[in-house]
Amino acid sequence: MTYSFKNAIIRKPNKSIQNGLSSQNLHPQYAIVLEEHSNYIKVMEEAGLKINLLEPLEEYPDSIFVEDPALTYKSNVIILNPFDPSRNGERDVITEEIKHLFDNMFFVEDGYVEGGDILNINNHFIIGLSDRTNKLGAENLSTLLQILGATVDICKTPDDILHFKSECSIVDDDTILVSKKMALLDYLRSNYHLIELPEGEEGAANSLRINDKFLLPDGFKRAEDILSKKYDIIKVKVDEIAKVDAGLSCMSLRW
Ligand code: CIR
Repeated sequence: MTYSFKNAIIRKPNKSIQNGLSSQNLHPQYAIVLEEHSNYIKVMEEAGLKINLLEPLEEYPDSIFVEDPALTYKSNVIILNPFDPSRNGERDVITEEIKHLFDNMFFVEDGYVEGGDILNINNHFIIGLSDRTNKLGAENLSTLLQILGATVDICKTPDDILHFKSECSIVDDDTILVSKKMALLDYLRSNYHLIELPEGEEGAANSLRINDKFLLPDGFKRAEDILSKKYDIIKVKVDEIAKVDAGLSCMSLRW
């Protein structure tokens, strides 16, 4: 199943997170990030995951968002190629830190692709082209995934959404939670059952289904009403981390 996981990689927060990339020019406070992050770890453990905790990296302000420089698939890991120069060096560091956890390691060397633009549903991957993920990167990743037995479609992340997964996430094996903008994508509409969130609740679309739990960003009342009917919800506060355009999925690699 798409959402059954045993392990996660999470990186401890760095003080330089206050200088992370932010579309709104906001600066999160380290102390609050630390609180949100330690709660995140607790919740991931509650959801049944064994956590592999990496040390903070002060030289890379956005490095707690470990989802972007790597992608896990079964017992494989693919090291990706983040576009932003301030993030690209994370790939070499994480390569050394996590290689012992996987049977095989592969690399996307040419073109850019960030994990936030990759949605995995069963053995299928959707890669969204964005300001961070280009065609060459997406095609090279696609070739690797197909060698590993997966199928892939390359799609487009809507304009002014940072990453494909910033506004969508897996709910079930055939169901994706989406913002209104994501719901307009023909590709998603014609291939999946979509749960569409109301306007103003885009932030709730970056959720995390893990085993029998559904981790939902705190503060989205209507999303909570919709999802709590069917799922065992845990609300997780990510307001401070959201200042640097990040949410629940970005802070871990799961497999
Ligand atoms: C960045 O702009 O790269 C970070 N401030 C946020 C990364 C969020 N990552 C994700 O959605 N996978």
